[in-house]
Amino acid sequence: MISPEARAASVKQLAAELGFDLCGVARAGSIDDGGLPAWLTAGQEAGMAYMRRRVAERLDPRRIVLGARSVIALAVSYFRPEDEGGAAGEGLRRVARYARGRDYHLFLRRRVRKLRRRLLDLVPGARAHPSVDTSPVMEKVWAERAGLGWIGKNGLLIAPPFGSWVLLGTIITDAEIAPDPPVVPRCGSCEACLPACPTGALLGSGHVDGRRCLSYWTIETRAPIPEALSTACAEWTFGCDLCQEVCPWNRDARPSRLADFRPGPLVSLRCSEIALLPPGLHAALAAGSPLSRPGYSGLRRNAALGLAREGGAAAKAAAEMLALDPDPAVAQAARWSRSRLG
Ligand code: B12
Ligand code: SF4
Ligand code: SF4
Repeated sequence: MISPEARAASVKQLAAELGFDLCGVARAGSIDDGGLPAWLTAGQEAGMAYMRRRVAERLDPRRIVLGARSVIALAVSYFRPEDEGGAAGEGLRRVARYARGRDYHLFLRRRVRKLRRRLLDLVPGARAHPSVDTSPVMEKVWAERAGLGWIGKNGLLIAPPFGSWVLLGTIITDAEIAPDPPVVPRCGSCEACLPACPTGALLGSGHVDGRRCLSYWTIETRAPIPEALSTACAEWTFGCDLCQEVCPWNRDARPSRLADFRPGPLVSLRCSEIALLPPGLHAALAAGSPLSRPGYSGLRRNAALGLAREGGAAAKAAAEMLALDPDPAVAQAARWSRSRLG
């Protein structure tokens, strides 16, 4: 029988071998800071109905794994300095960095599941639940408690030396694994991210108002984009990185080791090209990419808004054509762009 400390050391070594940049352990327990209920009461989950479901499990991992004692928190960097600056094409710059390559849900989940199997070899008979993003698990909170970093005023886990350019996963287990101490939050008096958000979605407390976040509008919903957010949304074809780009902890962040984040074919297209993609070609290009999430109509809606910014004859022609699109969200976005293209 190995000690909880020896288990912790083995788990961290296995995690590093599987390509995780950071691995820490927190003691499983309830999340009773009132943050999630307050966020839901204020309606800040917008149309993300799934955030209202399984709230009791989100607030206590022991409801997911009966008798859970430990939460293993994992992070990988997706930052690619080689794609920054002048070398980045116009299209690339308008897609959130995490989403430029392969869909992390697919390849991170595989790695987290592998780590779970190795954990079960170490602790036979243990129960363990792996998750990446979609389970009712508050991943940032567990990463913070496991000492990977702290939740910044931009609402994201900042994990030096990788900054906030990390994606998270967890394993909830009834195995006893020695926990790590949390790190002291280091935003200090900095507030650079708050005015950097073009829509006022950051409330200063670390909470994000989904109703105002471009990431929500460009990824999570296929509804028409409200007029008041259209100018800001037109700057992003998918997601938004503005509140991370200004964060001092992201300057000189240590790069990703994973080739999976290498930009795919769809992200370097211009809005006028994306907006007019036939369904078959869209399906082929979006396969395995996070850009498939808003679907054919959601991505074309985003691209139709971006036409106003792109400008030129191709953008004008696309706006003209899509103004008559049967999808009302696409048609509305195209009409908005057309009115600005003159
Ligand atoms: C819902 C969701 C969103 C929503 C809401 C964003 C949000 N911050 O909650 C939307 C669609 C807007 C979104 C956007 C993005 N997301 Co998102 N999202 C999630 C998801 C699925 C759930 C997060 C959640 O539970 N939110 C509910 C709020 C209430 O919880 P919370 O922010 O963690 O707050 C807790 C504590 O921080 C605390 N707290 C914070 N402040 C305060 C203040 C007080 C007073 C109190 C009492 C408590 C408190 O209260 C809460 C409960 O304890 C997670 C995956 C997961 N399962 O965790 C990914 C996740 C957070 N997203 C991720 C990413 C990458 C993004 C984007 C960067 C994508 C992009 N580039 O476009 C943006 C960033 C927007 C931003 N600034 O946060 C990553 C973040 C990685 C990281 N470094 O932190 C995650 C972890 C996915 C993953 N597996 O890696 N996302
Ligand atoms: S992702 Fe963009 S819109 Fe959302 S909070 Fe950050 S800066 Fe604001
Ligand atoms: S920009 Fe400043 S306040 Fe915002 S998350 Fe980064 S360090 Fe914290």
